[in-house]
Parts: sequence; structure tokens; C-alpha cells
Amino acid sequence: MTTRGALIVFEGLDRSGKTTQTEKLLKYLNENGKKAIIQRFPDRSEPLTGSTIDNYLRNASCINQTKEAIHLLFSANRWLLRQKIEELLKEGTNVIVDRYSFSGVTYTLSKGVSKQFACPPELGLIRPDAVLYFDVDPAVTAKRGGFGDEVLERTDFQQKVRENMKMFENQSYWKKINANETIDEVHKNVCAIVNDLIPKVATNPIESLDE
Ligand code: NYM
Repeated sequence: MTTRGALIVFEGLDRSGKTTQTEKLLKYLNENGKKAIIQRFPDRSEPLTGSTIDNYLRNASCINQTKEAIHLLFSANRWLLRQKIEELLKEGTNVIVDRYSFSGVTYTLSKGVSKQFACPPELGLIRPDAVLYFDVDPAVTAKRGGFGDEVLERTDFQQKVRENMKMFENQSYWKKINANETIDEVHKNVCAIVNDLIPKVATNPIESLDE
């Protein structure tokens, strides 16, 4: 019987270390004979939505975009990759995702848009097997290199995102990671969770986000 791959999502504030850790996990899985790929969201190379989102984030856009329209673009960006992710999981590839619906919802809520508007577009996307949430104080990330380069990288805004992320704490897939530790310590914690997860979900059906 072919077993499926795991959908492993990394979430957290800007500069919380997600990207470094997704790359370390990919290397670790490949070295241990496991198929894996990284999918980043927003996917700035996606032909329909990628460049518009990139322009918005780099503050290079000349059109007047509403918060709601931006939200739907981020969500559409995920929907446009849904089928590809499902196919990869079915053929046994582990898909490591750098940001997903949880960023989508919390960044938009932090701009003052309602939950009633923000949550529904995410329903039906593939439900992650685990969300590794990199928890860190925005006062710490603000001191890290590159912080402030893009539009949403302000400490007061990041604080709101951190508060909003708490809405997912009761979900069974939510695993909080202390992102204040060293890169190697965080990597060790990530590997322990993932090593446990992959065999556990291998014969589970692929499910969709439903709440
Ligand atoms: N972001 C990301 C959103 O506002 N909504 C979303 O749905 C997603 C996936 O994009 N500040 C924001 C969070 C980040 C920014 O992400 C770019 P990254 O991981 O720095 O490329």
C-alpha cells in the first residue's frame, strides 16, 4: 500500500526563524531517505496572484487595494496550489509549508477585518497534520536582520498577530515551539515532532480545514 506524506506547516511572526528551520528540516528528511519539498506562502511565483502580492508586500503597488481584496488574493494563492499539494501528499512526499491559512487569518484580523470575513475562504484547503507555531516576542524579532523591509513588519502590528494566533491554541494540530532557543535546539525539537508525526499519519485520509 502507498502511504501518504505529511503536511507540516510552519507558522510564526516575521523573522521568527521559520524559513531557516524549513530548510534544515528538508535537508534532514532527505538525508534520512524521506521525500519532501518546501512550499512557501505567499507563493510569489504563482502566475495569477504572485506578483500582485509581492508588489503589495514590498509597497510597490500603484493600485489602491482594500484589506479584504488583499486577504482574498492571499487565500486564492493557496487555493491555486491546493491540487499540487494534494497530489504530492498522495504520492508519499512530505510537504513542508512555510506559512498557511493561519497567517492568512491572523494578519488580516490584525488589520481590523472581521473573523466572519477572514475565515471562510480558508475552509476546504487541506488540513495540516501539524502546525509548528514559532512563538517569540516581537521585541526579539524586531532586532533580527531584515526586519522592517516589508509592509507588515512593525512591532505593534506583530504583537497583534501574536495575540490573534492564540485562537488556534486548542486545535489538535497546533504545536507551540519556543523560537527563542538556538537554531540547533529548535531544529532538534522540530525533528522530534516530525519523526513522530510521519508514521502516524501515513495511512490517514487527507482532510480539509472545516473550522
Ligand atoms: N502574509 C502571509 C499575509 O499577510 N497573509 C497570508 O496569507 C500570508 C501567507 O506576508 N509579513 C504576510 C506575512 C508576511 C508576508 O511572508 C510575507 P514571508 O514569509 O516573509 O514571505
